[in-house]
Amino acid sequence: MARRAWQELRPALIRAAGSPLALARREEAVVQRLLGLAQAQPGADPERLAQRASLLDLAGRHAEAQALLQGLGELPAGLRAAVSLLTHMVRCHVLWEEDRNARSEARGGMVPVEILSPEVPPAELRRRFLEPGVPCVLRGCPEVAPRWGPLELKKLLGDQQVPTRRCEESSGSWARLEFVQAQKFKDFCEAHIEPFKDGAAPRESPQLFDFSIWQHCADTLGRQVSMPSQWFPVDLYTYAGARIQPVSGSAGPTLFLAPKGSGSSLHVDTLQTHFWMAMCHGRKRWRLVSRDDISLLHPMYLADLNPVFPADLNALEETSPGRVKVHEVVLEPGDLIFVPAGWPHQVDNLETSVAVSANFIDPSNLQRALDEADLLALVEEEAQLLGDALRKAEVTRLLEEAAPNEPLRVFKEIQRRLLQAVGIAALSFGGLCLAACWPLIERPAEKKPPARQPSLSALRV
Ligand SMILES: O=C(O)CCC(=O)C(=O)O
Repeated sequence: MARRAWQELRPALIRAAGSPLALARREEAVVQRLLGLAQAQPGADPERLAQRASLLDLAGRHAEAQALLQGLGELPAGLRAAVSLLTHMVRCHVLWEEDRNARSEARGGMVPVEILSPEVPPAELRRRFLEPGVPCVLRGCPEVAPRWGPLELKKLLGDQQVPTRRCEESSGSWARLEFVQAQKFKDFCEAHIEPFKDGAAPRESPQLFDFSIWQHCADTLGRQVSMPSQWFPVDLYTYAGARIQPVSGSAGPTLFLAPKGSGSSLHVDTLQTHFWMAMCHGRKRWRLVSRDDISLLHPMYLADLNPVFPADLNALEETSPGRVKVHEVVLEPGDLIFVPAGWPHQVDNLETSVAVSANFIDPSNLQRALDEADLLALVEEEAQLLGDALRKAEVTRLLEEAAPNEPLRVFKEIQRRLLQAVGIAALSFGGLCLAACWPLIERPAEKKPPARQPSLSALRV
């Protein structure tokens, strides 16, 4: 019910009005169409009024939309849920507009992202970066993945089918990325990577973006990947993802292979997750904007809580130079970047580049993730399942420190057995039973890391 009400209240109206990018850019013709549609909503029944509010919001008349929504009164359950999500979006738009208006002067410019030694104590990393939400780079890290170049990957993945995506200027999708096609990895390399060893490919060239190592090549690449859990020891996103996708498991970590000259456009990672990326090969220029400055990028919520930006950082630098503070770093092989939840970012591949990455949730972004999941859960079942799984992890105290530096297989096996253990605990054997399960949660013998005791606290109920 709520899902259908939402479709009528937002995605259907967006489709009727124009392309997502034209909407985010508030193109004149689209605004006129939206206002025309808003006027044409006959009658004063709550559904029509809510649709009118949605159209006004899309046309940039956020305060009017907010006032309409405030006067709606009693609503049937499905519509009430959809209107709650819309009310949240409109409120964000109003607040962002107020924030922009309050900041009259340009306070921007470029600031370097802090680069740290991998010797930094994890507690310091947590205190200075994860908890406050500040990006950083660990330079010269012990390997998360081998220094794979395109040729090594071609040997390992050869005939594997991979989906390719490209960053299109005219796209209104997340990061302006559009699916191109599925093809054999070696064909992708020969057509889109190897010809650009020296010169740059067009920005819109196909790339392999966010390809799940765990779901698609656990037995090849996966065997050589370790999770950087000495710095990011808790990953509730993987845990929750595995709960709701028990067969495939969660996607992370994922692989990126992109030709020099390509890139991904401005975006925010979904569900307020943190993100890390380890560079294997080549160089990438990362630019990030603080979540506290997001209003300056004129974000717009359309059909979900992934903001669409009317312009990328290059365009903004041309139209309003120095207005936005941009945090910048060039990543090299051996670098590991931490991107805090909610920070918009944009990436250019300065050379053919290979990287491995994952999104994660730990205590420092759990509440943000839960808040977002709860809002989406008003209209989407999957978000509700994810929120429930995150909450279970919270109540079972899986938030406590996990063990450091797990090989991928071990890490996933632990997640799987934690699920089983939590499932048993939920059948009310309680804490005693969970403690009794602990001996089951051993690392597979051949992968056992040397001389490291698992942390019992990770399983405390
Ligand atoms: O390497 C890239 O193009 C960007 C990756 C990224 O930002 C992401 O997956 O969120």
